[in-house]
Amino acid sequence: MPLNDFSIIESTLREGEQFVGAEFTSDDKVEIAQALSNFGVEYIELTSPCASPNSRADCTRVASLDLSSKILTHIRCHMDDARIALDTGADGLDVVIGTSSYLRDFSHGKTIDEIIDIASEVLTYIRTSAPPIELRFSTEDSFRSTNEDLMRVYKSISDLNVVDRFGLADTVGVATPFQVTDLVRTLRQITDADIEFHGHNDTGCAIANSFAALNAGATHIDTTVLGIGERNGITSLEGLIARLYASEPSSVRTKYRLHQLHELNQLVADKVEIEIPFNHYITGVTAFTHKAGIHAKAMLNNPDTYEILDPADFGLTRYISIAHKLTGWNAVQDRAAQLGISIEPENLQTVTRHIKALADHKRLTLNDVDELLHQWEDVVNRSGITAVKEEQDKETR
Ligand code: HCA
Ligand code: CU
Repeated sequence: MPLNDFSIIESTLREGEQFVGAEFTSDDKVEIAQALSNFGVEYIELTSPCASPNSRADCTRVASLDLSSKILTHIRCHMDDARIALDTGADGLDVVIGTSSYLRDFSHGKTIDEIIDIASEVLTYIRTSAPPIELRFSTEDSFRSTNEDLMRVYKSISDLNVVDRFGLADTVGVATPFQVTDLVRTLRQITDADIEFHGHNDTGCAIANSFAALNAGATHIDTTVLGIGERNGITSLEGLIARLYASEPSSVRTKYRLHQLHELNQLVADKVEIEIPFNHYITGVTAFTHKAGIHAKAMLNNPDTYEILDPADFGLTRYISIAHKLTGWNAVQDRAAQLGISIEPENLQTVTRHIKALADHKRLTLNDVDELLHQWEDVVNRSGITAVKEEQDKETR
């Protein structure tokens, strides 16, 4: 897969605004858009200008900012929406209409033929009114639409030659990577246009589905910071970056300012009043924390043994946890060295056994271990190994 050819459509300011905790002010949107642009995402997608008066004003404001990222706005497939969106000055319009029987029967009530008619009218109007605009057409709930319906819609629109990009949306997070691969390949057979994938994460497949889409020929992936969106959200920016970095680190390092990722996460987490989840990709607090003694020993010899992502590339540091019963003497030795304490390996093994025995009885902190190391250093310096052993016997008794 030529990784340089893909683009991120960052939708924190559109899909992310559909997260229940998101209430971005106009200034928030400017701050987030600037941070996303500085990070290096190729596109920033904003809520429809038809959603509310402020949404419209904010869309125009962000579009006028002169950011490096292109600004897109997202609209329903309606002539009125198209007219308003064209006035915002956005670089591109993302047009969407539902094609599954759920959305046809319970949302907009249109048949496939009516969908083709209205989409043809709206997309042709946009292209004629704004020849240079980047125009995308997508089907909502693509993965619960029939292949026949979908391809009939895409083929009709493709024949108009007015669209730059087609989107596939896993609106309810039902798709598997195999289904995504199949559908992207099928769409690729009827169009040379770019292909975008938008995947919800209800069943935990959003990142894998996005990666499968790219491998099958998609060119654009939708993300949000921390994955925020409707329900439990979509492909997170961090998860996609981690996945792509694991395959092709040099491209990802070149395309994005990875050192800014943590700060960007914190900015959005603060705005929507959540914590960064402890196990989040790259920026979660335990993402680079190692615990078991066996892991710690190998990590100290060569971090690649248990890390496919280098925390230094993200301006982060790894942490080896030693205050527990699974600890090992190599990690304890490393901690002693950090504290400037020199203890012979044989004595360190004794100290380590001591830590394990204590941890069997109570939860230890790093401070506890540090104190022990200081105490043992004193004891060793005073009277050698015999005193150390006596000391250990006393403490674990
Ligand atoms: C939504 C719509 C959407 C649109 C995706 C797209 C989806 O739920 O509001 O335009 O590609 O998930 O289908 O976000
Ligand atoms: Cu969505």
